[in-house]
Amino acid sequence: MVPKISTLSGYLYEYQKSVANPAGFWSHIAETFYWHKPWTKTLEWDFHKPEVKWFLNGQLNITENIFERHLFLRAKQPAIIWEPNDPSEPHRVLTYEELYEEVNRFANVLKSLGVKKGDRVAMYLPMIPELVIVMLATARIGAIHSIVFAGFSAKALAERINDAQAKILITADGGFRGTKVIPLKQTADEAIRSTPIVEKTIVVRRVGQNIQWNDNRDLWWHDLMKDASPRCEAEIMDAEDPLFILYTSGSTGKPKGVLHTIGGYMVYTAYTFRNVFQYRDGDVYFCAADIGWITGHSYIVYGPLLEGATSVMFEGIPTYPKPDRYWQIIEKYGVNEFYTSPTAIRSLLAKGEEWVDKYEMPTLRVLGTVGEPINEEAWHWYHDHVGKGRCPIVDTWWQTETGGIMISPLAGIIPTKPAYATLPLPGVRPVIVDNEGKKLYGKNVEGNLCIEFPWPGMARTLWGDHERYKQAYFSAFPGLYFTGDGVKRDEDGYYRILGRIDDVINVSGHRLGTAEIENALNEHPLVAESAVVGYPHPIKGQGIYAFVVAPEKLKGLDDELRESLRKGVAKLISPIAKPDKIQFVSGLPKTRSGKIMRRILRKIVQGSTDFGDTSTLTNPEIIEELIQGYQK
Ligand code: 7RM
Repeated sequence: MVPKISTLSGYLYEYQKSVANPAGFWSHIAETFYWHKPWTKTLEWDFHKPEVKWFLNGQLNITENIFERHLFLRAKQPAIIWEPNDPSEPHRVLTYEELYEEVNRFANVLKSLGVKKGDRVAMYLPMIPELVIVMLATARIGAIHSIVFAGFSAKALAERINDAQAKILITADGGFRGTKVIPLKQTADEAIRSTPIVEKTIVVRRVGQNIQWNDNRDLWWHDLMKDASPRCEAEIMDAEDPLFILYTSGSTGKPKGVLHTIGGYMVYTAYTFRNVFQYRDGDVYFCAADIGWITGHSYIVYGPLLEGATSVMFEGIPTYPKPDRYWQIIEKYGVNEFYTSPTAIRSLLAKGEEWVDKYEMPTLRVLGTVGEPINEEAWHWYHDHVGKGRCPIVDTWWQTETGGIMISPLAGIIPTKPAYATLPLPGVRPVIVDNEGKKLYGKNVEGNLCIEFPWPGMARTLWGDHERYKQAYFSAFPGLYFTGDGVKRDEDGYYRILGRIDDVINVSGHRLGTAEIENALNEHPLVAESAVVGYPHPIKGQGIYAFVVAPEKLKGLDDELRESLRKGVAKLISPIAKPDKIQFVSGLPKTRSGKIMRRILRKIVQGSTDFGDTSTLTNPEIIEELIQGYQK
């Protein structure tokens, strides 16, 4: 178990130590894990190259740190409590011992299919325990998992499989989400038509629907698992070997394959989980994210299981069958720590207090949020109605690339303040820089959020494209890791995250690149050009607003074209990327070099007319047209 901070002075002490001697600080934490061979050097780094390595030459397997390390004490303790979409269906509990055996069985299945250390295995699965089993089985044999969120389209799935060159895909016959059945196998089949690399598809039966079957390629999970041995020796890995790839949106159209390595990610997720949530042995912890995103990777699976926790995994949505589903689950299992997104909180707030007020939830001790800035109204509602005024809220700021939580209160230890992520965790050194890269010290400053020193959980590269890694994170401000977020440090030294300052928008806590959505819109034969920006949305945080240049003669067919564009985006990316608003325009504001001046578009959709300097525009007259047509 990692060391746990328990007082404010303890936090200050650990923080100072982590800055004065980072290698000593993280070594001390890493020593609590099980290594086959200790590391010979704790850290090697250069943010200019860029290159970061932690626990060099250390040898381990992350699944031994989940299972072998805990089994003698926790064999019979639930590791995963799985709650189905439909509350009338039975739930499932997997103890550490049971999960261990399932993981080993599937590890043997993967081996029998020829999967070797370093190979990539893709997953397109709903929120079912098999997803955790395949992740850990992949890690057990030293292969690299690449999980694709089950809401993505066939095209998005194919793009990710091809980029990672995954030979095996694990999917399900379908998935349940509220009243919907998601046809995952059908989408996977469509994707596989353009992924020549995929040799085998393993299919978990979840919904029992009829599906197409390819005898040469498709295999049933239950057939393969039937005779598999529940013992599989763990592959001994290097600390810097890859653990997984997770694709995320950036400011260009192509998704980025963020790569995390084993040793640093293990130490970082376990440490941050224990300390931020102040998890106590025997507690029941519930993170309502999807494992298809980083929050699920780090704080449903790795962090909690590395710390021997009981982690609740929920298949469904917060409003099905009724908007009290989360509170029901919290009471059913006696949840102590609960972690969700501001969007989920806002959507439940909008349903009325009566849904939450009838639940006492006496076991709740800590509440967490992640993914987007939380507005004060949502913060207070969460605090008063869910936490009954007695649970601290940890507003956790971090990213796919950071691997784990970076800036956040430690529950009950660091005094909270609505909408503030508060202070950096030990080992995290944020700096605020202005647009010229000058560091802004002291209180009451605002600017670009960078990190000036490596931490173990940070991404090491983008899969197959180290140059893009450098470009995306280390070139805006040389020598610093640039997060893409704006931030303010207030008079208490507390950090408030202001949101993305690049061409990434955050819709319901989902990170989307505006360029990706534009590319999808531009595929339509009637679209000449488009520009997408985020606008303030009461529930989703940001909504998607698309300015679309389409021919004049379409007047009258606007609604039809709008619908077809929205469908097109759902098909090419995902339903979560569908524009909320589409405005047809005759042109976009452009500079002489042909660049769209997005700043103006952002202002328009905020209802502002303060456009700043527009003298470099070739077509300033277009602004009036855009304002006239702007849809509130
Ligand atoms: C964990 C996750 C990362 C982006 C990040 C921010 C935004 C995340 C907060 C937040 C304000 C927070 N990874 N973000 N947490 N903004 N307060 N507590 O979400 O890669 O999908 O997104 O999300 O803009 O850069 S992510």
